[in-house]
Amino acid sequence: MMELYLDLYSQPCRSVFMFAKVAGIPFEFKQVDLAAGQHYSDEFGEINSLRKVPVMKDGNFILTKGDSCLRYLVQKHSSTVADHWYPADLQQRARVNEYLAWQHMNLRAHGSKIFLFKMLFSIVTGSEVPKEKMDTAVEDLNQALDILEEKFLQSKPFIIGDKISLADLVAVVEIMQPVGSGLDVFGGRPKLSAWRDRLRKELGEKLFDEAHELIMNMSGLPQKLQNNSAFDMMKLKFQKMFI
Ligand SMILES: N[C@@H](CCC(=O)N[C@@H](CS)C(=O)NCC(=O)O)C(=O)O
Repeated sequence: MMELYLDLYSQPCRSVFMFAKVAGIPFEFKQVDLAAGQHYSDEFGEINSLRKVPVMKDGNFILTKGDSCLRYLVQKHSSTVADHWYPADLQQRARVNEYLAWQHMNLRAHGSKIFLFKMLFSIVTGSEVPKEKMDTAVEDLNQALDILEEKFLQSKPFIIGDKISLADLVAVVEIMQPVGSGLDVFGGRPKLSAWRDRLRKELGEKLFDEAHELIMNMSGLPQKLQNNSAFDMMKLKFQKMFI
């Protein structure tokens, strides 16, 4: 059976997890506990030398990167996966690809920064996040959210139109990261809130909440990280992300 190496603290892991579930694609959930440093184990190094999740292992074929895994799964299961997830139509598919290409350096980068600032900055640096840094990060995230609303969503129910696609799935998991770290992302954004509600309904409220349970209850995360033997190594990586 296909194996998915995941940690539901991670946004791309949540999108792959929810997609496989909602599409009825069977898989074995292989937990990689990032906060415990399991991605630095020799065993995981054999699976992904980049030491990142998600990873998909389908027979002998190993694939990294969340959006590549999503596209692979849609194409492998094209006889059973509904077309709207990644439409066969050239231009509709191009719209999904357009969003997936945009999001990495925008919604993902800015949402992740807020998560790192709020949850990890003080344990890594020993001081609070400087106000100007946090204000800039929130402003960058807000600009990305404005683009999501105005360019990608416009007045449609979902990014490509009436139906949910991989683009919506990848967008919502990134937005939930700063939400989980305590930022009121949806406040004052009725269009975005209604879209999130539609998505949650499409995916199934139970599945959506199961995927986000860890990140909506993160109070123990800093402590867990500090207690792990790979923390010093992780610290160096985080410091670079705080610039
Ligand atoms: N663009 C990649 C990102 C993979 C990635 O950055 N994964 C993070 C979790 S969201 C990770 O494994 N981080 C561990 C580390 O860098 O130490 C994807 O979409 O899969």
